[in-house]
Amino acid sequence: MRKLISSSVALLLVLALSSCSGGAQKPDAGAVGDEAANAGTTAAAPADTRSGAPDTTAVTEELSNDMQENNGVPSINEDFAGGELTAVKRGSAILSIVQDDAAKNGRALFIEGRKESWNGADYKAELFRGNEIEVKGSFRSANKAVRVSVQFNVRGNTTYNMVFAVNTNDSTYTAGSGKYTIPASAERIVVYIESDELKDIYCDEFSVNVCGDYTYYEEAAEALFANTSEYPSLRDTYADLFRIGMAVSPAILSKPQYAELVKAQCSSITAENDMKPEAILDYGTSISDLDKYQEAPAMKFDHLNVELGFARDNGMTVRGHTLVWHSQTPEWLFYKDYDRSGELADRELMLKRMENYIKGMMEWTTANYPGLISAWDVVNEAAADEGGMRKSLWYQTVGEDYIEKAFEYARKYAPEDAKLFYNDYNSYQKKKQEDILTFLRPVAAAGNIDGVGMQSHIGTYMSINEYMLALKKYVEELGVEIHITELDIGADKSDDWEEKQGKYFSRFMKKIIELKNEGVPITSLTLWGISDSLSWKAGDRPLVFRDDLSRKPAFDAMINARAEE
Ligand code: 9MR
Repeated sequence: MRKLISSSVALLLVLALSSCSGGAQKPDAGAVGDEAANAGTTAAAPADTRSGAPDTTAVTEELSNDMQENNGVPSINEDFAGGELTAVKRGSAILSIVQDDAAKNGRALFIEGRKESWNGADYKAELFRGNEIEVKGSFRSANKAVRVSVQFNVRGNTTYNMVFAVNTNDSTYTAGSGKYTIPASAERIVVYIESDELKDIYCDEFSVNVCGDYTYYEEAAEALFANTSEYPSLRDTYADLFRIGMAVSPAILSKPQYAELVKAQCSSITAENDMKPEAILDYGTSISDLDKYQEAPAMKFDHLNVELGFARDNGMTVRGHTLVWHSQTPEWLFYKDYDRSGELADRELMLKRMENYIKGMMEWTTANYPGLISAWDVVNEAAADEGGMRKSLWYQTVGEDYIEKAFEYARKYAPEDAKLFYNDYNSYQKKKQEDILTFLRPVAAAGNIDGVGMQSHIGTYMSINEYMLALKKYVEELGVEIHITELDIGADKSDDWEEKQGKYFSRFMKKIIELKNEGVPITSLTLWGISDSLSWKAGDRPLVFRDDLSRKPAFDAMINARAEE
């Protein structure tokens, strides 16, 4: 039965078809067995008389490209006998149909010129969206194996999934097959042929057919999300210990599934990018009137209303991230007249700009969202990876005391209820910690710092003991509180990576809880994002929710760590 799914309306359309059938036009149903018996059996379907119903034939034709039509059910059935090339080259591969005595019909698809393992042949497969497909292929190659996979995008992320692989030899053809269900939310769907090795590949027969009833999805369905409403809440679980936060963006908050999860799980948020200088500073206005803006660069704030409004309306606080940083700060800020072809601004001018920038941020947020920003990352990542202070443009223009100055200004303009933080990554590492302590001691002596943010972009390789010792050392040496500001824990590549990562989260959280219960002032813990593929380190799958917001063992570990205190 063919069904049409369009804007969540399903219409019955054309015909009944049995499992993974090759369809009426298939010249040789051959290996399909039982399926061949029903192929081509048609049943009249009611005409679609609904006004506004899409012209499915047109859509089907437009998308089908190389697909044959089987009374509206797409299918790819290649024996290459006709000599017509319908596959599309993948990467640098070169495709042609060649004479090949070893092939059943004396012709084969020849894939040569492969420079990388993913180079090969693509078959566009958009029309198979939401259906289970069976893919069959027969290959010969001097490569040890040939693989057939499906590629598609869901929520903007590309996924690659193997359907089957065959061990190949160069003289005779080896057949293989596999089934795969393509999500209804998939877009840009391609079935492709590749191999780890770079030698040529011959393909004799190749087919993609629908298993069971065919459903036509005119467009990718809204990606399905897990129901998160019954999840235990991190925010509640940790309410008596510290705030729980997540890094968010306006795009995330505009999707109800994410927004609901953040509301349920968090008592704090951090704008992942929107409060950074590059998002705030306004170049056009700054250069439009240098008399006015030379010492006080123009700033724009309207975009902050999404994230700050969300936090306010949902009883959360915000970590203000970040004021003085070498990165995501436009270079023009450091030049006289904001002209990058001219000279760097001098210390005096840069101190004025720094003071005015900090003042501007504090004044706007206090006036519009009083009491909302609980903490400011006043200076971010000032320690160099190679040791000492990072030789950033702040360092070059102002000099070594730029950190002290930043905290001095922040203290001057921050409301009483906002705490001032220094924030850095790898800050648990011994040498880096020494450097950080060296430049923060004078800030602490001046009474201008309240906390150290340990970003904590870590992996399951990190020594939790070393981390905890470093954490305590900041407290002891500087008399500050601690925020874990950007937690994500990269997983390894093993088969049971989720479980291992969960166990690591468990050990990490239990130690944090233990320290807190000993009186170490850990007052906030923020996860740097929500679900794995939205993370800046997506490849390491470092967060506590999967893509569909189902909970990973890491999430349960965070919840359960409290029960096991
Ligand atoms: O997660 C942020 C990512 O979206 C940005 O592209 C990136 C640009 O530098 O910044 C990421 O956030 C960083 C944070 O602001 C400071 N610590 C390191 C974070 C990860 O790079």
